[in-house]
Amino acid sequence: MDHAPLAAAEAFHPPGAVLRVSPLGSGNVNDTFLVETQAGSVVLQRLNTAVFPCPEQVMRNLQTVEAHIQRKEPSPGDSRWEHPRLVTPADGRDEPWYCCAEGGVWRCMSFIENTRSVDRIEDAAQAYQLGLGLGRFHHLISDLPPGELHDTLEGFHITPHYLDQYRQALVRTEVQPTAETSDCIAFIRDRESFCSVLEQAKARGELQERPIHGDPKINNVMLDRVTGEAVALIDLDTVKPGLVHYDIGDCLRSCCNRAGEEATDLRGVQFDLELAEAILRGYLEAAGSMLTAMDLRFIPESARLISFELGLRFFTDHLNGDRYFKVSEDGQNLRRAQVQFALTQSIEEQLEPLQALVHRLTSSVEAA
Ligand code: GN1
Ligand code: MG
Repeated sequence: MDHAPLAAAEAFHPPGAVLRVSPLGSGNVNDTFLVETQAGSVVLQRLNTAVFPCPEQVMRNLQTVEAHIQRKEPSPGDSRWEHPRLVTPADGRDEPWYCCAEGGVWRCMSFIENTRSVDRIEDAAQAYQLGLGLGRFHHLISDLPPGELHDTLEGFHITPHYLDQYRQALVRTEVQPTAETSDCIAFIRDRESFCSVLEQAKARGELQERPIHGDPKINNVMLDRVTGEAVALIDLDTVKPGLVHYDIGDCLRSCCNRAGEEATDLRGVQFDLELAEAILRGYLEAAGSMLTAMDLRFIPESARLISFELGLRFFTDHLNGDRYFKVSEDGQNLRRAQVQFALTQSIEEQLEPLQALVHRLTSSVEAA
């Protein structure tokens, strides 16, 4: 039994207040727990310092974003929207984190009450909410000067950088020459030049960086248990300057695959255009006014790229012996990679209708 979560939970509360600490969610990087106390529940997390080498910068970003969002007045008629608030340790220190004797860095945040998250999409109404939630978040942080945010994870979502890491892993590791690994290697080889599609557009000045979430996958959007409305985005460690396309692509890839990221039957992995339409409707309703014509043009490619990039990241981690993404069994990161590659292929097969969809949705936005 690991006593560290209970000890960390107690560091954020007066003596005797903590009733129970239990694992929460299905994150692949940090460890997350629900802490029940007499005064209600909070979320406790141990930051993965192998992934985030400068936890203090992560925490500073959380404070910056929280203060920025707190300053915003809700407009009349706005539906419920909440932001996870940092809890300060009980010893009165200002810093909202706790370093335990074993070297772990812990933080506590408010629990967004009466909400739930899903690992697999349920229907198009939910897809609309997931898109709307991401759009609301982008809109809320759009006027946060990117210079106020630290780069907490260098190279995050710079796909050519993941390609370099993959090549190094391939050279270093003795790859098991199975049909699965050979298929992955061939799949990546055919898409090497595609890896730089967004970075080149950025270098040409066609796309600009803005503050982004970095990890808005399906289960990082909290949905009201009663109304089903998106009410919060959680998991803010990767909020930093980047292209909104990384986020839009991540939202599309994680929501439009009904089989989910952990699918075991690859035949069920498909990109669902009907869900993509609902997501984009929601997103554009909340954030469409921020986007340029060039931004819109790159949306279909961003869905394809971020699926491919995640497949590349999972496969590289498989080659490296599962050092980055947590696994519960051998071969899990290989299977996750195959799922993302199957999804990439499904997006490629539907690229034209996806482009037509973005065009249709945005011409009606412009005409409205
Ligand atoms: C990681 O830990 P989690 O599940 O929120 C990863 C994301 C991936 C995701 C895939 C910091 O996020 O980039 O898209 O797994 N986060 C980081 O499930 O690498
Ligand atoms: Mg995350």
